[in-house]
Amino acid sequence: MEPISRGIGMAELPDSGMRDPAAELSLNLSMAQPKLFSYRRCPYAIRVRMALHEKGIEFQVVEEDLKNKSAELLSLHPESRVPLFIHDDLAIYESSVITEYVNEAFPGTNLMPSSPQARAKVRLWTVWCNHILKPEIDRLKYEKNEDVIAKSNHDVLKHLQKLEDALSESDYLVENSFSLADIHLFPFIRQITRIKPDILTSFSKSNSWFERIRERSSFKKAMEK
Ligand SMILES: N[C@@H](CCC(=O)N[C@@H](CS)C(=O)NCC(=O)O)C(=O)O
Repeated sequence: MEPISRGIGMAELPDSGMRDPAAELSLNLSMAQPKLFSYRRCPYAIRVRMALHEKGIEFQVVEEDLKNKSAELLSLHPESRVPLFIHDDLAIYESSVITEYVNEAFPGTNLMPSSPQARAKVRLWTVWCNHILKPEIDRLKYEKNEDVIAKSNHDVLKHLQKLEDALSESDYLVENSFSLADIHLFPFIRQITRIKPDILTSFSKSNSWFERIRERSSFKKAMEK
């Protein structure tokens, strides 16, 4: 195998010859059970913890201090972010890449639908969450300009209406079956409810969806570790 390669999304370990320190580090990590570098409140890390619990996978958690990151995180993630998942000889990052990997690499409940069309819908929800919803949440949290805040207060209702429409005739986002789409969105909808505690009261379907997922043992366990 090639020496560890940083910046392409995955790091493979060498089995002979010259070794760099990052690869040595990763080699040691690979001996153990899967390991997740995480941060308790990070919605991206919550996605991964939920997916791992849904699959019933035993894993080790390294709780990162994001102001004083571990040597492993600094060496194995090109942007030194959480979540970072170590399994066998791979260091994988980007939450939705990790959750899809976990779903495919381990037995247990399938968290992706069977048809390519439905899988595309799951990924479209994820893209929408990452690129539309998340920046809106950041504006709600951090924006100081009153005009921008007013627009954001309006737009977040529009976004929740999209969720409400999708849930109008089903309990889950894609094909009426719990999937990575629900896992990827849930921690971010949770963030909105923490900023605006009553916001889901006017979105009854979304509210039921939210409560349904909050009751799942995968979320409860994700909050434990
Ligand atoms: N696109 C990444 C985002 C991960 C991310 O932004 N994580 C934050 C915590 S929620 C982080 O590690 N921040 C530390 C930093 O940027 O230095 C993913 O989906 O995993």
